[in-house]
This record gives sequence, C-alpha cells and structure tokens, in this order.
Amino acid sequence: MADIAALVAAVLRGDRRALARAATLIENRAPGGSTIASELEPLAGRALILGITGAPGAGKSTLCDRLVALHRSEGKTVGVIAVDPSSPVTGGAILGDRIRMQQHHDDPGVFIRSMAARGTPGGLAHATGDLVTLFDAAGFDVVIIETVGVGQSEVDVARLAQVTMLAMAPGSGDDIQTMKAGVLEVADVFVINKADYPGTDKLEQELHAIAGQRPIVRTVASEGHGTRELAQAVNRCERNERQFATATAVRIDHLGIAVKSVDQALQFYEGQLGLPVSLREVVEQEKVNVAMLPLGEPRIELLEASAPDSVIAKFIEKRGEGLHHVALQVPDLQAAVERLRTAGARILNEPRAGAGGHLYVFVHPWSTGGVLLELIQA
Ligand SMILES: Nc1nc2c(ncn2[C@@H]2O[C@H](COP(=O)(O)OP(=O)(O)OP(=O)(O)O)[C@@H](O)[C@H]2O)c(=O)[nH]1
Ligand SMILES: [Mg+2]
Repeated sequence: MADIAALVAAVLRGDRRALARAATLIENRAPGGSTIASELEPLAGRALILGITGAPGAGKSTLCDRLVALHRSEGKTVGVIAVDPSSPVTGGAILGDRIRMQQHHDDPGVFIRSMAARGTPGGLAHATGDLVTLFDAAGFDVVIIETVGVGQSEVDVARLAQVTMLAMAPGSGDDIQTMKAGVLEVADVFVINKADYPGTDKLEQELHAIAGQRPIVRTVASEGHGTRELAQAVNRCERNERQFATATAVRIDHLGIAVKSVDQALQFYEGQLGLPVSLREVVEQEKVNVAMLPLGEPRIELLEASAPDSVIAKFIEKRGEGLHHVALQVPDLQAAVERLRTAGARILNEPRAGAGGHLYVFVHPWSTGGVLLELIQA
C-alpha cells in the first residue's frame, strides 16, 4: 500500500499523471481505488458538484461542453465524469463516442473520465462517488457528472451531485409521463434543451405542472444559447448534501443465530422480547428456514436447518445452538471482496443473492478472529 500513499501524495501535489492513474484504479474497481478515495475523503468538500441527466440524445454532452467552457472562462478548473450504465467496458471508445469535448482536450484545466457499469448494481454510484472525491480533493473547482437518466442506478448517481440538471428535448417522445418518477424527483433544475425545436412551449407547460419552485431554463446547447442563464439558475439552487458513503463505510446488517427450531425460538424473540418478524423465508441454496427480526436498523436472523445436510444442521451438531455469523453491510461488495482477497482473507463464495434478494459473501472465521462474517451489498 506504500505506492498508494505515494500516488495520493502525488495527486495532492497536482501531478496529472498520478491523477490519471488514480482515476484508472477507481474506474477499474481495482483494490487500490477505494483506498485512494477513503484517504482523500477528508480533503474533499470544496468542489461544486453538478449532475446532468436526461434521455439519450437530449443534449447532455453538448450542455456539459458549454458549461465547461463557461467555467473555464471564469478561470475555474473542471473535472467531467461521463457515466455509462449500459456499458461494461470503460475507456476511449465511450469517451470518443459519447462526449464531444475535443475542444477541451489540450486544456490542463479540464480533466475528463468515463465510468462504466461493472460488478454489483450499487457499485456504479459508489465508484462514481470515489471519482468525484478524487477530483474534488485534487483541487478541481467544479465536477460535472453526465449520466443517462433512465434507471435506478442513474438516480443513485444523480444523488452524488449537489445540483442536478435534467435535460429534456421537445418532441423527442420521451415526455414526462414516460420518465421514471425518481428521475423527475432528483432534478433541481429542468433544462429544455433543443429549444429551437417545435414543441418547446408545450414541454414547458407540462414541466410547469410538476416543477413546483424548481427553475425551468431553455437552452440551445448546440448554439450556446441559454448557458449563462442555466449556470445562474444552478447557482441560485440550494446545494444538496452529497449523498455518498465513504469507501469503507460498514454497518451491522444482522446477527445470525443458529437454532433447532425457528418457531420455538420465536416464542422467546417475538413472544417474550417483543421483536416484530419482518420476513420468513426458506433459502433453498443454503438449506435454511429464516426469520428476520429488526431491532432498529440491524436485525436478528434466526436460522433453522431445512435439510439434514444444511450447514446449520452441522453447526448445531458440532457446537449446539448459538451465534452463527455476524453480517455487515458494505457500500460496494465487489470492491470489498477484492480488497479482502488481496489482503489474503478467505472468501467462501462468489457474491450471490440470499434472503431478501441481497448479494452476499461469507468470510471464513479463520480470517476474522473466529467469527463467520457475512458481507452484504448495502
Ligand atoms: N438542434 C439542436 N441540436 C442539439 C442541441 N443540443 C444538442 N444538439 C445535438 O443533439 C445531438 C445529441 O447531443 P448530445 O449532446 O450528444 O446528447 P447526449 O444527451 O449527451 O446524448 P447521449 O450521451 O448519447 O445520451 C448532437 O448531434 C447535438 O449536436 C440543441 O439545442 N439544438
Ligand atoms: Mg452524451
């Protein structure tokens, strides 16, 4: 990890090659990536973080390009992150295709990277958050995240921004009714781009009905019209708190207790202790009957063998009833697994879906001080 510390130090000195290397580690979800982000997290918090979301072709990249030029004209440095949730690969192809920012290519005050989907669904927003932290701590004045606004992972990405612009084009068929509710909610500023197209007035009327206090700005990004008005509307917005966990954030998800009979154990936990039961389920692949009992955010999980060869049956045979495992939530399971593996921990399974559909892995007690540890994607 000594080279990570050196890399972090170089990033903070303003070394652009170190910045590029650090960004690549984060984009690739390499083990060092989340370490870099957690090292830099305390130094972040200065940058203005903007989000641009909207349907494919709405003009997000063109708008982004105009905003970069505007901020550059004010002497500010800008980091741009193009998020591509549909693509499992990252790199030059997306950059060339999807962001048309060639005019900024030789400008050392502009740094452009792309982020592709990979691993767990929650991982995209998390890794993008790490990249924002990197740019912020490296001293960029403004960070712009461009993402296609169609699904949940994009909404999660949009929550990373302090102010999110939703770009829409008139007459494009993706009208308000078909937009995902979450995407409309996440918008702080509505942008009617391609305001040179017919249907602009109609779209503005529709937006007025749902926008409430939120501003609606018309732009023709291809001509540069409206950019200044848009930047002013953004500046007037209250800045949302950045909603991303630090790279290493964990919390207790549940304590798993092996019992001979869930029904019998519930007489104590539900009947006498008064805990509610939120879920009862048979997890076929683990051969267990499960009851989940929330106590605040964390839960107690009662586990009963549903077949004689269940690990729970073997556990009880060997050690009797009792605490079987401790489960922790992590923000990026894939990254956590990679990090632990690199450090030599014994991971017992590849991430798979368990009770309630959450992805999980088990870590052998040999690596954890004698407790079977379950890690769950938050
Ligand atoms: N007429 C007109 N064309 C525009 C305007 N803004 C962007 N365009 C054009 O619309 C096309 C799509 O623009 P992009 O900026 O690539 O759109 P995008 O939303 O980033 O697209 P994806 O990244 O593929 O989702 C390009 O050909 C732009 O030149 C505008 O205000 N008016
Ligand atoms: Mg684009």
